[in-house]
Amino acid sequence: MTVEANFDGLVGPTHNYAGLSRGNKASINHGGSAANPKQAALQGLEKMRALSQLGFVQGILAPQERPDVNMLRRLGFAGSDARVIEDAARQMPAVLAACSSASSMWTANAATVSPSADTADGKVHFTPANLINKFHRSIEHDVTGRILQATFNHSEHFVHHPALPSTDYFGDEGAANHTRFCQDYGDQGVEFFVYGKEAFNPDALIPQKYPARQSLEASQSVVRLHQLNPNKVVYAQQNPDVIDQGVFHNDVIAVGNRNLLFCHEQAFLNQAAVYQSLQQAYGSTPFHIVEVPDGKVPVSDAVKSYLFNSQLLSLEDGRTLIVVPSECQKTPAVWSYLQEQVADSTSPIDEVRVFDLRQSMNNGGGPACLRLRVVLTEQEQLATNQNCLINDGSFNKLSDWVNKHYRDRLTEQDLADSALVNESRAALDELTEILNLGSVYPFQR
Ligand code: SUG
Repeated sequence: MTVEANFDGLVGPTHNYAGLSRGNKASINHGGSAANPKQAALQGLEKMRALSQLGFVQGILAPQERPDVNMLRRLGFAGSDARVIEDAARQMPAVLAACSSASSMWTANAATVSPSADTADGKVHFTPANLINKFHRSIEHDVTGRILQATFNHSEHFVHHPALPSTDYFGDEGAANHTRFCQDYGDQGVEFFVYGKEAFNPDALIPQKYPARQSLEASQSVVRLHQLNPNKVVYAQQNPDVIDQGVFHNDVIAVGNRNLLFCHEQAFLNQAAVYQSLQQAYGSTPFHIVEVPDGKVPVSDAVKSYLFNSQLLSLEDGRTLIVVPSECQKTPAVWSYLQEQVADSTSPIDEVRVFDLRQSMNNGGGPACLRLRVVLTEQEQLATNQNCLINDGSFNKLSDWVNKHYRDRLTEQDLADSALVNESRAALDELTEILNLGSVYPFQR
């Protein structure tokens, strides 16, 4: 049995709101407010536990070492770690905040993953995303690559590529702009890459207000690296107008699972042609598109509620479950739309489950941002680091670990507290044992 496993990011001990992501409205609106790292991590774990209890294979990806003292040293801060942090707090508080972000929790941006059924060499391919558009995220990919290697550590089954060149021309945001369609997970699928700009085409349309983070050229490079069949790949440009309304990743306006694409009617440029290409690449078996009209759910409501940043999951009986954040329940147009879908027996969405992910949502990270999908055959599942798979036992262990190490309040001012780096390292040292990761962090080398 080949399954689609979800590997969620464990929220790190320095989770905070620093307003770092221009173009991401939640991040900007919550900049400067106090965060609760403990609650953030527990909310994430609760979603993992619930999905594992429903029978889904649920994995976990470790957080990063933050603050990133090595990066601060590269920027000229020197002396003891405490000195580096104190000086950075005084001279460049915004840079210290960037180097302290727990943003690796959004593992939809960790990498692009292609299952073995799609690749010419029959292995699972991983390319960590360079996340070059935001400084605080551009410092993730090296350790992300190490964590992925420690989690999928078997060269017979898994291929790990380095991130694409660190330049905006090859801006890559990983699985947040990548969707795979298939009949059964083990079948060859259609890989759908959504980009925001053509970096080498000066005449192409781009958003006017906010940055387009993903380039077409980055997506094309991933397709080559992953040895995908070009007939089974579809590219689409994200509608630049919706990027300007706060849709900074495709997974804020569209989500797919198996033979279903669920998206807003304004998600893509030339949307009808995109649908046609998908249908054609998919083949003759039925492919479903649930397109939400702006009249029912305006883009602003989609951005506020994160309706499309949901997880579409195939239940054992064949029905489809949609996992949404509680903000959907609080947005009347969205909630009534979801109720309609569930009541309508012809709709491919059958059941809704709501999760409180407020801590992550306040930074623009919903259920889909928190997970990296990895399709695994039975053998590949066995070759995966078993300590990184969630069951009730590991859930309890990880909750205890969070309760032991995490603070329940963190403000931007607290980032100047040099005790945080030691707290964080002590926590990660213990976590590497729990998850059997070896030495993935700079402080362990
Ligand atoms: O890259 N927010 C993240 C949210 C990522 C959401 N991921 C997906 N849509 N897949 C980002 O904008 C905010 C951090 C801060 O402001 O403190 C942040 O990085």
